Amino acid sequence: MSALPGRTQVGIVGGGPAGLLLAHLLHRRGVASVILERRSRAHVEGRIRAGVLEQGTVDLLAASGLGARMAREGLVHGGIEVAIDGVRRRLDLAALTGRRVTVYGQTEVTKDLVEARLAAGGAIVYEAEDVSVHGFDGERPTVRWRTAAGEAELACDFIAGCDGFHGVCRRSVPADRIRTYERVYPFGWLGILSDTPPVSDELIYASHERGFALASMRSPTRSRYYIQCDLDADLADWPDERVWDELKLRLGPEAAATIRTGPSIEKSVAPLRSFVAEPMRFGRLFLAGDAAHIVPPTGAKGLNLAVADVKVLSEALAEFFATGSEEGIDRYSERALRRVWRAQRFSWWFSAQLHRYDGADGFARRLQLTELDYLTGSEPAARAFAENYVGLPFD
Ligand code: RFL
Ligand code: PHB
Repeated sequence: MSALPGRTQVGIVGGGPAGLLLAHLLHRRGVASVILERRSRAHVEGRIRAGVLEQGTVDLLAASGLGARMAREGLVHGGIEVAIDGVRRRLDLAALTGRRVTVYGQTEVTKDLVEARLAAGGAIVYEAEDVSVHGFDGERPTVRWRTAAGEAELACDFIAGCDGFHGVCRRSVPADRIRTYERVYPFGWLGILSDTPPVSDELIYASHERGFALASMRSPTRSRYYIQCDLDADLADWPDERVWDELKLRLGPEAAATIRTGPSIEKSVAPLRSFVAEPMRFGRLFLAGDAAHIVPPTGAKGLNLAVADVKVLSEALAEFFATGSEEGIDRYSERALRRVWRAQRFSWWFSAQLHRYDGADGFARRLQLTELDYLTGSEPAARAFAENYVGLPFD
């Protein structure tokens, strides 16, 4: 703590993927930053979340020196499967778009980023309590926090709010300057991680009358599965046996015959939400990643959007410090939001087709089945889907 400067160019609130990558990209352009993170390093590195990286995300990480372990351990996928009432059909992403996705867990991306940050001598303050942001309408904003060592304050040129959906930065903006858009979904995802080989080489997204299911993975020996569940689902009601039985039903007979079951090593329920806060800049405070927007995980877009935000933001800030030009920072919000809304549209659409909505009638289910049949049977429909799934190009 004693080595911490009293001022820096960019004060970054939140040490998740958005904050860590922003610090890394800024460092590579000679811009100094300090990261304030509420939780411990072990907690941040242990959170099981995203699994799928768009090709643009992979390329960006590799181009900024973060690609070595990802190239060795990441699983490159050229397609996904969609199981419609148990019948599996493949979407050939590579043939449709020339692009692929990579399965490499958010935990691994986070560990690589923390390692790079520490190797570069960069500051991360973990367990920073009661972080608050001040004066972002003026030229000299400050971040304050508390640690076991006492109160601390950091003077900054800019503040980046990378503190996730429940963070403090978005909540610090006066209500009359921010507009939010939101959909909450009447169900959640129950996820399990298990040290069993994945049921298939590629991900399987399943639409079934009992509800959605997803077969994903982290490595050739570690599987990640999700099933749609009630929002108030109690994990005590979901012993592993019940989760596996439900997965077998929803993924269909072919997967049920080959799926390898075993004890779960993590089990949790996550709610689904679509959320956007506009704009993403307030004077000298910028929001990035989940602090500004949330997508339901169906489209695998959340982490990728966070990466896209900080790419644009790091370029804009570096340009400002190098030349004094405010053009990039002035355009940040508009550029980021354009991509955000495209990902919102895609994630909402895919979620709407795959989940079971209580109270939906036969007509609604027929429409879902027809959408999925069209998606997997028409090349133009599949191509439009695939270009979104692998990630639209950065503009
Ligand atoms: P994070 O990861 O939430 O990090 C924010 C950090 O800020 C800290 N923080 C604070 N620090 C200081 N002061 C405060 N007051 C603070 N308040 C919070 C937090 O401790 C945390 O460390 O946001 P970030 O960096 O924007 O990254 C976003 C991603 O984490 C998120 O979008 C993805 O995990 C979403 N997501 C997926 N995204 C994908 O791209 N592909 C996927 O396959 C995918 N699958 C998923 C997902 C999210 C899921 N859950 C659990 C919501 C699957 C699931 C189940
Ligand atoms: C995951 O592996 O955690 C995962 C994969 C694809 C998704 C969501 C989550 O759409």
